[in-house]
Amino acid sequence: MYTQALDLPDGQAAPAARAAPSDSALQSHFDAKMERDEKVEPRDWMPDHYRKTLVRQISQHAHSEIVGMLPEGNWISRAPSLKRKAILIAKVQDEGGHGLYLYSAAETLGTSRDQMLHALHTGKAKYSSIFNYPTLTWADVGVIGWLVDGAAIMNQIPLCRCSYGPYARAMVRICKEESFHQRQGYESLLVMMQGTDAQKAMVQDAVNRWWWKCLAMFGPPDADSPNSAQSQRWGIKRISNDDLRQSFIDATVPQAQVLGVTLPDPDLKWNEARQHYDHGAIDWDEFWSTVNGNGPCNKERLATRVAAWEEGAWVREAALAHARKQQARALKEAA
Ligand code: BYC
Repeated sequence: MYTQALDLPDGQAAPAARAAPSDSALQSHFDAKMERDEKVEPRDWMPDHYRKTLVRQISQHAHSEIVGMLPEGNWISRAPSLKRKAILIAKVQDEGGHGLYLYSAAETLGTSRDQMLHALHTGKAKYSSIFNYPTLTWADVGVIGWLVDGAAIMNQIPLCRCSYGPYARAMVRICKEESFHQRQGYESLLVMMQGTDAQKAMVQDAVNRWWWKCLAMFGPPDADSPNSAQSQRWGIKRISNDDLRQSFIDATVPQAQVLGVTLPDPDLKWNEARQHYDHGAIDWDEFWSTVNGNGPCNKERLATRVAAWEEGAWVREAALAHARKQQARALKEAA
């Protein structure tokens, strides 16, 4: 059900894709561009597999942004102050904007937004595992900012150098906003950690529940990552899943110390020889079970997105009717 099969339907490939992939001149031109580390733009010829890989990754990324609005959106009406509510509304709205930039970037590859959303709504498309866990307390909102957005930035900064131009450019703006998201989360936790014992315990509990899920967010270990090698050869992924995960751990441990929380891993230790933190084993069975639709909130998340799509039908119809009216008026005036 959750296989990511976003094949371009027959006959609907973008003009640039019509050249036969077997055309060695086009392929050589593309390979030379990769060699020079130049950007590929929408109208450039590209191999089908490169196009499909990008549609897969960018659409999953877009879905993650809009599904990612849900766990935090859940707390907008219960934020503890007007200031926190305003920040949270702005953050959730940013995530919606990120989804729009990313759907637009994917559309330049010849796949429509309707096709991508259909894949999401029918359970064919993946989105980040992390959003299938519940936000039980207000501290979860801070921890999502600190750890989930922190992991996202670590993964997304290298994507600003992705070989596909529209994706790379979208990521520049997204990363700037993610940086604000991460800081607001950390700041809200710093405030809570200066509060009562109950508040401190709430933060620690949220950290305990999110830490391992955030490490899994980077994707399977390199040895079990079927897409990594080719994506790295194409300059889509610049840094491997394991290396990003390690950088995230190394950056986060000192932040946890400043905050005064414990990361729930007894094996987390500085390794002088490696100049990195060693860490305990990630539960990959739990990760795959969640990716395959069986996490605690998968069904709820999907049902919420489908309901939003259905309840928004009248808005799409009204916008189309308005556009048709405008067009008819313009034609009449031009006649
Ligand atoms: N969850 O070969 P691999 C955000 C899948 S949103 C689910 O390593 P790849 C935010 C993977 O798709 C952050 N599935 O794949 C928003 C593949 O399956 P398919 C989202 C996962 O593509 C709101 C299979 O496992 N970020 O920051 O080379 C509020 C094998 O993996 C996951 C992005 O989307 C996962 N965690 O590498 C707050 C970043 N991990 O497709 C924050 C863009 C792996 O073959 N994406 N899978 O069926 C990427 O960088 C890469 O696609 C990944 C995976 C590193 C995620």
